[in-house]
Amino acid sequence: MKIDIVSIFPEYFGPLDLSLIGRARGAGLLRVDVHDLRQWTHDVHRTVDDTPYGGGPGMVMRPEPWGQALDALVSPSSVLVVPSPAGEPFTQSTAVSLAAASHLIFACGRYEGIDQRVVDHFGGREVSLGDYVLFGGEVAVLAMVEAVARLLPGVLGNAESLVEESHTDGLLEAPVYTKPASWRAHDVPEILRSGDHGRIARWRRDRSLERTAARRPDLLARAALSARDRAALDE
Ligand code: 6GU
Repeated sequence: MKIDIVSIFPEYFGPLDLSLIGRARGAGLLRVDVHDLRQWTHDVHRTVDDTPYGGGPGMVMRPEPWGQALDALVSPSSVLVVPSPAGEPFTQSTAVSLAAASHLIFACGRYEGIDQRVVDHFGGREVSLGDYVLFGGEVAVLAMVEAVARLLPGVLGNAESLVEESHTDGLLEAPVYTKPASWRAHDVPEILRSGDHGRIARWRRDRSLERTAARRPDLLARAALSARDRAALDE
């Protein structure tokens, strides 16, 4: 997969050199190029913003630099992603659908956002990380790139770690423990040390259901539940 990121703060993307993403790039599984939007400005101040039509606070990103940037980067296979608190929610299924593309372009807006005609002209997909406001799209793009990259073949060592994780089955994951068995008078649940894999699987399923009911009842309402799941929830 090829990823192009356009931003007025390319330094935000230093972390993509690290850890598993850095390793995936080194292994040639992923190519990421970060571009400074200001290279597509032509005035002495390299201006990227202007006042909003219709009035109101803040500034809006001018369409011309974005048009030139995207003319240079768009390809027949590219999918354009525009982070915005006004976008559709970015979920695990969004990550799965983006991971199927061979070329992603992320256009990071700042200020009040990018002139809407840019998004309309290039057919951008506006996505939001959640119901809160960031200064700009950069931090959101770091999160989205990580969510997508770990789904690419070869990026995660252990294929199983993709299967039993939060959100793949629509439920939150059960709590996890490691050694020592007792720590500051808190003991690891006995069942996890029993070696009985059937009981362990049922215990984990029950903790997933319990957590999801308590923290994310919206997810529980949409999850595929068995008769046994429903009985466990009624207890
Ligand atoms: Cl994707 N962008 C910005 N600027 N703020 C956000 C967001 C995105 N998601 C949540 N808040």
